[in-house]
Amino acid sequence: MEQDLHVRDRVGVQDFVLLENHTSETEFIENLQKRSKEELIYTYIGSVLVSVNPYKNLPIYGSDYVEKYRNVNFYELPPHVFALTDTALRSLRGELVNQCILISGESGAGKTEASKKVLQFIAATTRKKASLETVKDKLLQSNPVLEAFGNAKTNRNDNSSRFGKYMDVEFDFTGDPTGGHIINYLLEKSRVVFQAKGERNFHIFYQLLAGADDALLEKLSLKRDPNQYVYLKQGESSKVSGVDDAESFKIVRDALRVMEIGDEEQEALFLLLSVIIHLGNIEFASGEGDRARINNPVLVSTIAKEVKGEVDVEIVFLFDKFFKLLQCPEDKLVKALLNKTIEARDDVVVSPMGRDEAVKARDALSKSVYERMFTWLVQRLNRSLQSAVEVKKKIVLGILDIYGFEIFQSNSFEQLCINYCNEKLQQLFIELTLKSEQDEYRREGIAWEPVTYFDNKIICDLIEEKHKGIISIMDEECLVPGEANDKTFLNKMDKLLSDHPHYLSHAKGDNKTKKTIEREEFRLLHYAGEVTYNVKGFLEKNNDLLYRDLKDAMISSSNPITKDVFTSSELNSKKRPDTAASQFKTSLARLVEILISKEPSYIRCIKPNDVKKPGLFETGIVTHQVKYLGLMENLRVRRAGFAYRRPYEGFLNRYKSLCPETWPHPKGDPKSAVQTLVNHLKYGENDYCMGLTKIFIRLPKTLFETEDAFQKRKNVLASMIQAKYKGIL
Ligand code: AOV
Ligand code: MG
Repeated sequence: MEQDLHVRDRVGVQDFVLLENHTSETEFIENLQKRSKEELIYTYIGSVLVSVNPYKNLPIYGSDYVEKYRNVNFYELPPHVFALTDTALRSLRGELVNQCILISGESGAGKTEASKKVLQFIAATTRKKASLETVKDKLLQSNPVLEAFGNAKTNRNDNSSRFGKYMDVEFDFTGDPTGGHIINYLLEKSRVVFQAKGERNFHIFYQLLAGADDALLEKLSLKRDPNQYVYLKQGESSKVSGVDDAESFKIVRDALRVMEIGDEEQEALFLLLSVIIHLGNIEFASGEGDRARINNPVLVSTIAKEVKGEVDVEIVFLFDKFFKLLQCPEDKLVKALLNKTIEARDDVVVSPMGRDEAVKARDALSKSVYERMFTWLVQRLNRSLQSAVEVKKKIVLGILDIYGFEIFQSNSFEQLCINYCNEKLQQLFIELTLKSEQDEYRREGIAWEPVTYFDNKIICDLIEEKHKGIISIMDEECLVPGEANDKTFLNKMDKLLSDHPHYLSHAKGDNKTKKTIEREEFRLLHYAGEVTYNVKGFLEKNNDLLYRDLKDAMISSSNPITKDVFTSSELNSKKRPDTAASQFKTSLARLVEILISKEPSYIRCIKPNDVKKPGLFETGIVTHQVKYLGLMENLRVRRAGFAYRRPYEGFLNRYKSLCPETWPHPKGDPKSAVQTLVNHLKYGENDYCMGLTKIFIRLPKTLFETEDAFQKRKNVLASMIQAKYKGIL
């Protein structure tokens, strides 16, 4: 293989540090555009990989490419996700240092696809050995399972991750993969009960209806058509073009088997899915004294049997099948769907719920069952991924694939969490890239020149700071019984945060009409843009309450999964569980700790248009992402002082022919030979710096002149050789 620097690719520059004017955003975008037009979707900023979604399959991930990129130095081939993975793997094996690959970018930019390529490369390049094949198979097959249960069609992405995922691939000291571990972050469970127009519920629901055989459907009392079910049809978009749900169902079942989840447990999973689907179809109406009652005409008319006690007779049949599915005593659940028990001091009060409250309680149950089932699934995958053999010293390569920054028409609690998560990761990115840059300068013995950059810590603080931040304010409101609501929460924020430069209150009066605008919104200036959040539902989602009656009913179900995930200790516990936002905050803090202890590599994904079209590069959309991903700042940091760096050997190998004293055989050690070479090339004193192992070049111009001279020399040599041959012939 040609040991080539490829400083200038076929098109544009393959590393942004080589742009003539590194502060020009226009030049930056032009370079991206030129390259993606030629389907060169990858470009570096130093060691950071920038990837532009091609929206079509490119022939660059086959085994030929795996072979080409394996064990080759980073800069010797055009940029590629395989090159980045290979470098991380070699550092892991060679230096036994834990690695992590952080993938970021907005929804639909290609994060999940990139994470799959990373895994593919790992599986393909590690040792081929029977015992390892099972491990690799499991690592790969965990993906279709999690995607079926955790991904959904959104208006941004047909296969959008609705949970965050961090996966460690574990290796022993010889570099063999021995297992793995997955951590999941905040699943967007509200999707179980509601989908916006054009969106779907989680894939698995549609896969089950399309792919289950008749016998299974019959057992689950389900019809094949998703449009029969409220929870599945609200987005009015139950088909995704180019996706075969039935086929996917087969793939998921096979994958579940690989993950050691056998037919019996699979059935328990499907039973729970069907319970959720049926729950969604229960209708409530206002009955006597505003008490909720079940109002499904077809079902109510078929009264099957009478249950003693406070339970409404009419509703019993509806639950007949349903109970069988859930394997839970019927009266318990019926009661729990219509009543709530509240413990106040020593008193226990059972009170009937109104219609709206009953709907909410039902939805809370559906969401909770799904969320717990998802967590159960991740635990089972982890059990299966656990190393069979005890490995003394594990080294890991972590892959982080999380939901991207989101701005929708209407943004709610989920978007705040997702965007907060992206703020945290951006902060980590800034800190770590700066740090690694400083470290390299220190290692190489070169003076560090400080760079100014936007630090988004201020926004993270605004959200998470103790006592003062949005989460604290929200949690406090959640603690005030009875009196607090979304509006009081908003008022409190407006009062406490209105001076904050990144918080915009909407409560201010309209200048023209002098009236206060009654908008239940607040706006945050995120690093990635302004997002207006509607406070409706914030407190409820943060409280994440499931009435104890429903919990109790679930505890008595004999479904093996509910048995695992609803336990009576939860009922007996007097401790108030942390709010959803607080739990998320804690898990993010832990994630940051995990990441910070590893050597990071970055993939920054960009989507070139909003319509998922190949070949369409919309400058406006890309510019926005380049801005908020902080790529220009990243470039500035990388170029602080020196644009380009290269180990002495590599530099010498390429350019030694330009100096008679280094050609063909350089004398002395590489560093002094490079010194001789650059003296000969008349590099100015300020143009470069000699580090411990690398030469640092200040401006691309210097390198380009050298490269041009090299190309000329190469041509001269080639024509001399040609002439010589001609002479011989
Ligand atoms: P995301 O993970 O970044 O969004 P995906 O990785 O799911 O985005 O990519 C979205 C879609 O773009 C995929 O389903 C593919 O059709 C296409 N795509 C992405 N990368 C490539 C590639 N390298 N080659 C070919 N097609 C690609 V989200 O999870 O929504 O934030 O939450
Ligand atoms: Mg994704």
